[in-house]
Amino acid sequence: MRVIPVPSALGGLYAEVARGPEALFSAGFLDACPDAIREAPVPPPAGPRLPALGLLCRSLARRVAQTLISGALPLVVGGDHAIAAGTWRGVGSALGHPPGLVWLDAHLDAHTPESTPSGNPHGMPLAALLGQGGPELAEVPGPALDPRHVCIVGARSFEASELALLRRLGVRIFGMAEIRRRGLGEVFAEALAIAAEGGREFGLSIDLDVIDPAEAPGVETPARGGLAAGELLPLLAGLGRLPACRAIELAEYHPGHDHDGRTAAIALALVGALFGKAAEV
Ligand SMILES: [Mn+2]
Repeated sequence: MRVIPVPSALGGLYAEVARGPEALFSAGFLDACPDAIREAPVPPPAGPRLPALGLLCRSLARRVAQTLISGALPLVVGGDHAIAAGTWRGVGSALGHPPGLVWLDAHLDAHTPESTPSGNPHGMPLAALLGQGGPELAEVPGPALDPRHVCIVGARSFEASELALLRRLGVRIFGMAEIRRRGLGEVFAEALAIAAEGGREFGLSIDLDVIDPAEAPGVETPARGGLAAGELLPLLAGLGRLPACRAIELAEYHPGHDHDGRTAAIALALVGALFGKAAEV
């Protein structure tokens, strides 16, 4: 497994999010995943934000594709979540078709440059991966995702335009209300079945803000009413070792908001669980 650091804050508000990979490494991230090999970072280029982000996503997509073609599993560590617009195009390029994807997030990340109230591109990567939005993010080389095999788990903070777009495309959204009604175990199993239907290769994109901010305050855009780390960890156990799992992404760690390191500890526990180490927080 190859850890690909992407020290980028181009998609969000806080420059400090670019320190996320280094801060996680200092907290012991690489020791949490057995067999991890740390690669050179994919650095964000200078220049106006959206074009720079477009270039970054193209570089990241190439790196991810090369990693998969070499036979290794990419674990992409952000940085803000806008980098997902590169990661999953790269996975699709290497496979020759789009992977299924489970998107764990408090938000829908399905804005376009036309619909966004904040203007921040970290609210756009899922729309871009589905081919929606401007050319910088939505036209990164590689296949667009197939919305029938994409689902979001943990959503609770979003705009109506995002919901309308994803519903029109047919993306399944498992919001917190449904999770509380049915239980995360049942919902997560259904999400995996959608992403991996018929033996399809799949991946996980984990925005740390899916965890409730009482437990994981060290994120860029906290939203109350999220998952407990303790309910998610057992469901991730060993997923990263499944042959059909072709990439994992972890994003939005904000070291400056993580005053006592508790969010980093959860990030380490998440990757530890994914790669088969005992899940503990
Ligand atoms: Mn996100």
